Amino acid sequence: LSTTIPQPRPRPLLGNAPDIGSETPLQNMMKLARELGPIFRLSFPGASIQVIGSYELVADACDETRFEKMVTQALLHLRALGGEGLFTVETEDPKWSKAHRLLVPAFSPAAMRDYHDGMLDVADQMLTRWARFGPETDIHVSDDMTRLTLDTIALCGFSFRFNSFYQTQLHPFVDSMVRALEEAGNRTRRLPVQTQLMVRTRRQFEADTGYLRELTQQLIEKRRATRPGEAPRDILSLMLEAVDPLTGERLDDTNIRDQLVTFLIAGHETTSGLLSFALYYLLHNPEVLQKAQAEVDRVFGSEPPRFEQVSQLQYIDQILRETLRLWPTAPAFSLHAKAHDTLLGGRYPIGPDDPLLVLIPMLHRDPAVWKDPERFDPERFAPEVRDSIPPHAWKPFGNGMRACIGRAFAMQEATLVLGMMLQRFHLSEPEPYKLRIRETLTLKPDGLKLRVRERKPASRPVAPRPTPRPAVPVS
Ligand code: FDE
Repeated sequence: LSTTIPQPRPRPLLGNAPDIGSETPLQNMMKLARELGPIFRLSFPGASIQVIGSYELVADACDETRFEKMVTQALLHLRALGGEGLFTVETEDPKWSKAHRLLVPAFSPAAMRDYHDGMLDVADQMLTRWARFGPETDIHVSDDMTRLTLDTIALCGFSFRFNSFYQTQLHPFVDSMVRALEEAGNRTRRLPVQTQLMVRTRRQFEADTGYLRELTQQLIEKRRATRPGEAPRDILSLMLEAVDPLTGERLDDTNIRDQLVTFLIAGHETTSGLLSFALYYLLHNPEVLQKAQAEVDRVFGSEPPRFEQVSQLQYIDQILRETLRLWPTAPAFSLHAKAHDTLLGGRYPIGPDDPLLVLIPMLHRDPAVWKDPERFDPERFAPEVRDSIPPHAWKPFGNGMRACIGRAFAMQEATLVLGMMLQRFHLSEPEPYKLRIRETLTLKPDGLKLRVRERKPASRPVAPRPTPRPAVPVS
């Protein structure tokens, strides 16, 4: 017996566009889910989606034998930047499977060892700058986290330095990328004819996407000209050299370019938002902060962290997982049925062309799974209890084979950076801050500021010193 899916009353011509708005569409959808329940329909000029946000519904839709990632209009607009990179290409396209096979090793947990020095290098630039600022300067959290994550993926991925901590103006590549991302997002909310009429905006978009292609193309050409043996061991080298075991083919230059832009886009805002929200929760939960700092002192001591130590920051890992539960920074993903299907055993009929939007923050607040869901509590992810979380209840990295390839990279980077911050500084807020979430493609805590005071070396554990030898009288 099928049930009708609720929908807010659509307006003539605009459908439900006014219900979603353009500033905070995600938060508006969360509000609608609270009013209408865990499944509802929204219609827009030329498209209609079903939004799902409960454990029961999402777990059903995450069955990969029946449902798969859908490349929606929004992702098609992103192709102007990411081309046919991993994120924006169809699963059926051989370009996806080939690049996936080639790139999985570069993002495996074991490969993280190769990126440790790069991650450390960029984190140290940021923290050294903070130390020079001293305890009376406000640090704009999201800005610095974005500099950090962008520089890190570029340095570890293709040995390119944006040097964002050395300039007040961000690199022109960043300007172009941010502007183009914003316009790609806006296009999903406009009718194509509207965009056609916006000549200036369209020219700017073409100039921006052209510049992204040009700069990445130059990076590839420069690397090709490097003498063998002198090329750094990074993801770019891997993409240029590796041969797909299945087809015996390599990636062509156009595809490598698309992947480079894709990693920059996917790798920086999401991880930056994760670090920013984690800082917000640390600042607002003093006992968590204290426990985290104690762990860092125990594991890192006062030395620069070594690769093997990062995975020992178990409690920091719990903090990051709990942060991603409340605010998954990539807050939604789209699925569709492979054939005519239903959700919940016949209750909701779903056609193959009906996009399903998984509203991750609501999934992560389903009281059927999470007790007191609004409360920030890293103990939910303690090793002893973690296994009792049902599969598909926590999906900040998406689902199945199209899940995030950068997961280990993002977690490694975020754990290391938080660890290094706590090792070096006392953290505080310049003024009371109430969480306000800014939405672009991703989420971030808007206007969060931080102050840091260097910890006295004495408050850090110091390696035991050798007992001084008794002075031997010089005869
Ligand atoms: C992906 C991803 C996803 C899925 C989407 C869909 O489904 O559509 C998600 C949800 C995510 N991702 C999330 C995230 C979060 C964070 C923090 C991150 N992420 C990070 C990162 C970093 C990097 C480098 C990345 N990331 C990347 C990526 C890629 C490439 C992708 C696509 C994959 C495939 O194959 O499809 C993703 N990512 Fe992420």
